[in-house]
Amino acid sequence: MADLESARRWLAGAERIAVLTGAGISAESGVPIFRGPGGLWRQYRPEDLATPGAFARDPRLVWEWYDWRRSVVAQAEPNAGHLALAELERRTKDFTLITQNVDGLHERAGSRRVLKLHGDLWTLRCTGCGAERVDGTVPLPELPPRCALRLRSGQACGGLLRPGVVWFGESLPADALEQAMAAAARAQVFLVVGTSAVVQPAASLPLMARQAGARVVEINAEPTPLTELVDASFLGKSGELLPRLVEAGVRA
Ligand code: BJW
Ligand code: ZN
Repeated sequence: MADLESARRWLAGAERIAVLTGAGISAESGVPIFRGPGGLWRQYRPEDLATPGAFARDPRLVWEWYDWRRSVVAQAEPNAGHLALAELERRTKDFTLITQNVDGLHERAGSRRVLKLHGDLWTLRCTGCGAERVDGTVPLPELPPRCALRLRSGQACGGLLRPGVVWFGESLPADALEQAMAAAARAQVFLVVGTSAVVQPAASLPLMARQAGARVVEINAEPTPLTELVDASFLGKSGELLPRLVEAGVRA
C-alpha cells in the first residue's frame, strides 16, 4: 500500500483525475452521514426512508426527514476537504468531480463541474405534473409541500411535491452517470472520499477506473469494501487528509 507522499505525487503528476465523494466529506461541516455512528434519524435507516415506497406510505414522515436535513445544510459551510477538491479542479487539465451528495457544498466551495448522481436537496419535483423548481425555503411552510403551478384551467395543480433526489430502486440521471463512467474510464488517478461504498452503481466507479488502469486512492474514516482493492488507502478525516494530499508540490 502506497504512502501519502506517493499518492500526493500521483495527483500532482496526473492530467486526468476523477473523484467520487460521499456523505463523509460533509461530516466535518456538521452534515450527518447515513450509515455508522450518528447515521440514524430518529429510529429510521436511510433504506427505510429513501425509497418511493416509504414516500407513498407516509410522505409527511419522509418530508420531515428532508426538511430537517435542509435546515442542517442551510446552516453548514464547506470544509477544508471541499475546498481542497475545488483547488485540485483549478490546477488539473481534465478533472471530474462525481458526488453522491445532495447538499450542494461542493458548488459552494467553488467546484465548477459537479456530476450529481443522487440529485439535489433543493430541487422539488411535482409527482402530478412533473414540474421542477429550486426552492431554498427552510423550513418549508407546509409538509408535505404541494405544487402551486397554475394549470391551463386556471386551477393550481396541487400535486404532491417530492425531493428531487434519487431513491433506492430509481434510476440515476442518465447523463451524469454516463459522464461519470467516461471520467472513470479515462482517469489516471481516481480518488474516493467519504463513502461507505455500498450503494450501487456509484460504488462500482472506482473499480471501473482501476480496471481501466487508474491508480485508486481512498480516504475514509473507516475501512470499506474498497479498502483492500485500492492502490492507497488513508484512514482519517477528509478535511485533514485532502488538503495534505492536494498540497502543491514537485511534479512527478
Ligand atoms: C468520513 C468522515 C470524515 C465519516 N472524513 N470519511 C447491485 C447490487 C446490489 C444492489 C444494487 C445493485 N444495483 C442497484 C442496486 C440497488 C441499490 C443499492 O445499491 N442497494 C445497496 C444498498 C444494496 N441501488 C439503487 O437502487 C440505485 N438505483 C439503481 O441502481 O437503479 C437501477 C436499479 C434499480 C434496482 C435494481 C437494480 C438496478 C439508487 C441508489 C440511490 C441512493 N440514494 C441515497 C439517498 C439520496 C437522497 C438523499 O440524500 O436523501 O443516496 S441512499 C444514501 O446512500 C444516499 C447516499 O448518496 C448513498 C451513499 O451513502 P454514502 O455517501 O456512502 O454515505 P455513508 O453514510 O454510507 O458513508 C459515509 C462514510 O464516510 C462512512 O464510511 C464513514 O466512515 C465516512 N466518514 N466522517 C472521511 N470526516
Ligand atoms: Zn404540479
